[in-house]
Amino acid sequence: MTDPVEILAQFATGAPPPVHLSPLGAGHINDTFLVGTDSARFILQRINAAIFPDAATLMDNFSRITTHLRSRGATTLELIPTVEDVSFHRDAGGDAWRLVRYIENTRTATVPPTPQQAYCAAAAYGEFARHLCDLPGPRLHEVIPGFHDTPRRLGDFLSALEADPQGRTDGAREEIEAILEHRDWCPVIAGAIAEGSVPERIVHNDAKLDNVLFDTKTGKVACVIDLDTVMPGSFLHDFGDLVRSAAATAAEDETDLNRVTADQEIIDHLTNGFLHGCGDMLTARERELLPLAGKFVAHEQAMRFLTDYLLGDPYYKIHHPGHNLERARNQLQLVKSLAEAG
Ligand code: GN1
Ligand code: MG
Repeated sequence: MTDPVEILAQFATGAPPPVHLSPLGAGHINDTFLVGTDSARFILQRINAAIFPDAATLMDNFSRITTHLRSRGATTLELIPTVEDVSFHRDAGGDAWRLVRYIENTRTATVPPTPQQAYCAAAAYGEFARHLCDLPGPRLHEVIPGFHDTPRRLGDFLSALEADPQGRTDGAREEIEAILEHRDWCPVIAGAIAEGSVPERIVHNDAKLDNVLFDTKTGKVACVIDLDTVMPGSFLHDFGDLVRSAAATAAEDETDLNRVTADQEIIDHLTNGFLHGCGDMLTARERELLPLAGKFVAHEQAMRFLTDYLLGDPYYKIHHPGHNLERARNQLQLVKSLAEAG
């Protein structure tokens, strides 16, 4: 990888070195660094080309989304252009990099969140989609086609199972059975989208709790971040991702499964916050499916982690062998807890 300090010089920061640099965050996809000069701080990211091969279309979405959000009075990420006045820099090795201004005096919610944080995060995602509902055309690029197309995710899982290229299925029998037990959930949201009772909307598509920044002083939401997957999708997937990330009593890769349950009080706050944020946009069918979205999306996520494990971990960054299997187990435990609740 090219030295991130060298990359920083390609951006029109208006701030002179010296530069302090440290890796940041727990993202599964991109490489992220906090870079500070003496006068300003920025977030520098190397975009993972295996997952986002077309950086130009990704950044085109990014620019349109942030420009529109700003025109609506929302705080959003501020892209710093390169010295050549384009939205990203491609290094000699072909990697794409982008720079945004660091939003000072912010932090993510506590884990687990307070009920108030849950309400506010959900309201922020609802409002985010409401702000984007009149984004001027054309349709945003589908940067990862079929991203929340759960039947397609099931197809990928079944193919991985069949091929078993790493000989890992024997060690994951229980998890495989747990996925298959709920395979009839996979077409529910996709079917409602296909028949039109659940409309296509511009949504975040990775609506996890830690993609919301809170103001450290006021405790209010400052900004929704991680805009890579903002594209056409469904409210239900955003709400489901919120439930699986905010209402879980432990982190996504907690291995002590006794600690992993779904907190109903938090789910209630998420629901109220989301309904408030969306205003009157939800259709009757969206409202009907909202209480099921958490378990559907946690199941989809378990399927994605397990598929990656079976294929030899080509997609998600792992920190030790078996990490994706542990993540899948964790999400399946959450599915169980959510299913018991209804
Ligand atoms: C990935 O960017 P990051 O690491 O928050 C993934 C999401 C998954 C998530 C699992 C582009 O998100 O869809 O829900 O990991 N993003 C992509 O926590 O695949
Ligand atoms: Mg993401």
